[in-house]
Amino acid sequence: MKSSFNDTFLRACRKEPTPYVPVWYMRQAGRYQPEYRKIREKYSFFEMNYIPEVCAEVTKLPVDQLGVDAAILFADIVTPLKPIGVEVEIRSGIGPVIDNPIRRVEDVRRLGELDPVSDIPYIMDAVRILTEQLHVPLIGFAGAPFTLASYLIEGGPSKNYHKTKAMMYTEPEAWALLMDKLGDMTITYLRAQIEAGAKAVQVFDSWVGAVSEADYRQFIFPTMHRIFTRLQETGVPLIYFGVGTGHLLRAFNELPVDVLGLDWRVTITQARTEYGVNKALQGNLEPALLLAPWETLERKAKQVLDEGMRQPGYIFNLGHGIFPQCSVETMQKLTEFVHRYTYQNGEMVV
Ligand code: 1CP
Repeated sequence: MKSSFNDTFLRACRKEPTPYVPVWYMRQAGRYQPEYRKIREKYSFFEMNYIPEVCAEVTKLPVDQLGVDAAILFADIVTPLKPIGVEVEIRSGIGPVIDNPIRRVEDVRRLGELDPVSDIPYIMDAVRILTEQLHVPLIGFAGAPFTLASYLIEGGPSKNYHKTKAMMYTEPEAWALLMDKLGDMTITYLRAQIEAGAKAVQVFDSWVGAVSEADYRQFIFPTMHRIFTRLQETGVPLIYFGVGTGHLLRAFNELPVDVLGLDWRVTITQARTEYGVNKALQGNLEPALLLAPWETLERKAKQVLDEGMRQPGYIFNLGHGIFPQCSVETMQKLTEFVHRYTYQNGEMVV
């Protein structure tokens, strides 16, 4: 590891004291960056994935440009679905689209098993290149089974997840098999990223907030418990994130993870007190504030930081991803502010 390696983010994940609050952003590489848009003109999304040097370059863009304390691998949650037999495309301005969605148990049976070494060697190469070159930790990631299932079953982005829930309620055999298979894939994929050098992993369950706590516990929790139990063996910090998941935080807190990512609907204090979360926390500035006047953004960021810093184990982030209308300048200013506001003469503030 490089002598100047910045491990602040990893220390915060483990609830160790840090000299300042570490920060990174979900979707920190993307269309809001002119450099990204330029590279994207030349390649389709998956082509960017397939060429390890391009994937590494895009992953490093926000690290160099914003000064964040962690990098996140440039890929997508649907990246490992292609090799297991899903015809998925990423359409500009829409997201993942699947023309032959999964509807019955036979469709689920047809899904293959992921072999990272032979199926996605380019991702493993990108992780290795990045591990070699970065002076901050690389976060590996995967989509969680429910969120992946929502794309597989709906055929694309959805508002209400009715088809996904319908399978959950009416085809218990298909649902259980799908959760098992996607659970296995997630374990295999993340273990491979960790072996190649990822220093932490985040599991994105972006859309799981759509289910009730009872349904989460019955249909989803056992798979998530199995995934995190297996990943714990690797010793790297495990992060779990979903949008609109206040009502699920009690259940999340029972999972063997190190860090929970919060969106903006629940405050950090509420998560710790009302919902009894005792994990490290990551979040949770409302992303729409990135379009507000700087004074408003700074005031709200301060509030989030003041709450977060009350206990060790806090990582600043947005409540969800950066979006294309955001500006690089604002992201730079925000990052600089988080570091300056929380750094106090080199003393451990959290
Ligand atoms: O810096 C980074 O974070 C880039 C790596 C990254 C990650 C972690 C991308 C690149 N996607 C993701 C995760 C991801 N993909 C999630 C979980 C995080 C979240 O909730 O935002 C989800 C739900 C997806 C699915 C997806 N892929 C969407 C959302 C669609 C919907 O349902 O609303 C979209 C728009 C994509 C495409 C995509 N993925 C990543 C980028 C940069 C893009 C845009 C591609 C382009 O240039 O057209």
